[in-house]
Amino acid sequence: MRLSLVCLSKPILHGYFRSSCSWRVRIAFALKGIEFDQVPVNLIKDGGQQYSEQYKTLNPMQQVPAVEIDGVTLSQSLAVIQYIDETRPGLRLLPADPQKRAQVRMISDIIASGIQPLQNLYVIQKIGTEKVQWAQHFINRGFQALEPILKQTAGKYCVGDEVSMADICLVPQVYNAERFKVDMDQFPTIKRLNQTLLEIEAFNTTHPSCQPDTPADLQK
Ligand SMILES: N[C@@H](CCC(=O)N[C@@H](CS)C(=O)NCC(=O)O)C(=O)O
Repeated sequence: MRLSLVCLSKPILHGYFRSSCSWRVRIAFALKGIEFDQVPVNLIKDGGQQYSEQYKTLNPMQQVPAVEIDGVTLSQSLAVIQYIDETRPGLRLLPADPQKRAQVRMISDIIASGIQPLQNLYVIQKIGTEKVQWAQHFINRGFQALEPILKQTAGKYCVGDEVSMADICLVPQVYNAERFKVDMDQFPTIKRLNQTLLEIEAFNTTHPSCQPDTPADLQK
């Protein structure tokens, strides 16, 4: 009885409109057609609500996202995305073919381990006045690796012609790159994929500009 009630309740995403990792999870839910509730965690207000004792019980890493789903609380966006993929029907977020699946994980890891953590808010705040140059440097470095890889793996999307977790990671990272004024003309494949993906409903309806916690001046 308890299990069925738990499974019937909507997942709750604790996130922030502008967080690229929260956006990854929003896209995954949208691609699978899963309704979810959002609880905003403002990363700036009150010195950062992610540092509150209450939030720390949800995610001891004091980062968003944290997701309450099926009676468990999960953090780490890629773990959440893979859990959703493994437990929900619909479009596959990781391909069945082992080589393609490895390529999807490779691209996702380059972004989730090799780029985003180096330009994360916590890191940037430690850098001080050089923060924009720092973020640009690490996004450029990661994109310089990603561009030739994507040239090999991409069809319409990052890996072949099926949308996958790699695309879910790419679009929010390009959003961050644009915020830090990285020159995207250096990366024609990334730019082309980003433009194509943003036309998909699951990507554009979950965009940071139209979330429940998006401030009025940033809404589109
Ligand atoms: N590997 C984690 C990274 C989570 C993360 O870095 N979240 C950022 C927002 S995208 C955050 O909460 N930053 C808050 C801070 O740096 O204090 C994931 O994929 O979920």
